[in-house]
Amino acid sequence: MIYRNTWAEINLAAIGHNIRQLKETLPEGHQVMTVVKANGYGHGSVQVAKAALDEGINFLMVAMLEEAIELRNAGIRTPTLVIGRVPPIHARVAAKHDITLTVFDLAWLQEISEEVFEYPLSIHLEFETGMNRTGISTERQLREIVATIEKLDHIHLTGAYMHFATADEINTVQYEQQKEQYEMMLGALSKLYPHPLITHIGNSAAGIQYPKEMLQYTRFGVATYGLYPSKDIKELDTVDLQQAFSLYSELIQVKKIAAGECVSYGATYCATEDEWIGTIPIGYGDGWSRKLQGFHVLIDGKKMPIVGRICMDVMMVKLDRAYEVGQLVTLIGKDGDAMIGMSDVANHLETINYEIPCMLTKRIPRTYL
Ligand code: PMH
Repeated sequence: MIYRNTWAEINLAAIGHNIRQLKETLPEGHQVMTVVKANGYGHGSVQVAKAALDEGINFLMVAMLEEAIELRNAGIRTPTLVIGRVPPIHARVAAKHDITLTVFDLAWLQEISEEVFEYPLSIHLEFETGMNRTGISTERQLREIVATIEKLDHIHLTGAYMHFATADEINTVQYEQQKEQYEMMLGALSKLYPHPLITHIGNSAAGIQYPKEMLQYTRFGVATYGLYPSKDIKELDTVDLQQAFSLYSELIQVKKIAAGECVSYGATYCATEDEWIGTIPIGYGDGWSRKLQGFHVLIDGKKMPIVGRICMDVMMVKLDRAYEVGQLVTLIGKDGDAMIGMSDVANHLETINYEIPCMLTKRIPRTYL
């Protein structure tokens, strides 16, 4: 049951549209892996995964075993890759749920060898090519890892991948260097282990910028949600993405304050003339950062500034006139011809659009169109 009058609305048709747009740029036969980690970038992983499956995607990616199990518990049996390092003692849980794990160190495999598995475990190797986050760095490490895998009957090597650090910029030398390093490592792997493997290198930025260079799968995250990975990628103008996430609330009180009266904690905003103030039930306890003081919302298609400190549960805006209690407020999304994009909020907070839907807590109910 939803009792509060602040809610996010996720447009699943937009998710479908975005996946179709992305697929169109990829060459025939190339596949989409939909990234639904961090609760589908705050949109709801199960709902997004189902919408993506309706578009014919056939691989899902998450960061943690918990996130993959959540998909399985919702009845989603699609191959699912976990990119994070799952502690070896829990690998058998992944095997039981037919969840693919990432391996990038020998020690992990050595620990696994002590474990008893009821079901085989599928793994993808991650190559370190320049991100310097996780991955196998050298051919020597790769040789040891493959030799160990071959001794473990219950471990099936099914894929190899890497992650770009700079694909959201135009013409980066690093993109080329990382790709070259991956090809070198993949060449070495195919000699050591001459079996078919699922290969994937690209995120949204790489998939949009270099669609012909992606291998079997592209791991599309942010673009699935209708958000561009960067201004540069948006300006390429090759895909038309629709933002799926909107955030709405309603005025819960409207009052007139007199010149000299102040608003909220610290009295940081004081009226210079008589003005209308509206109260909106969202605050930093919902992940709506205090740093959004000075940003705006949309009411009746017009921008209304957020005034005074944002409280834990509510905040105040300056209105251009009196509105009724219950008046719709758009915090993210479209209102008439006006729009607050995820990137507008991100720019105000000096962060990236990715962070905004992730930072809105589960206190804000997600509803689906
Ligand atoms: N593949 C890997 C390994 C990732 O870590 C991510 C996103 C993606 C694909 C999808 O990227 P996209 O959303 O740009 O398409 N990972 C992160 C991250 O760790 N911080 O921001 C995005």
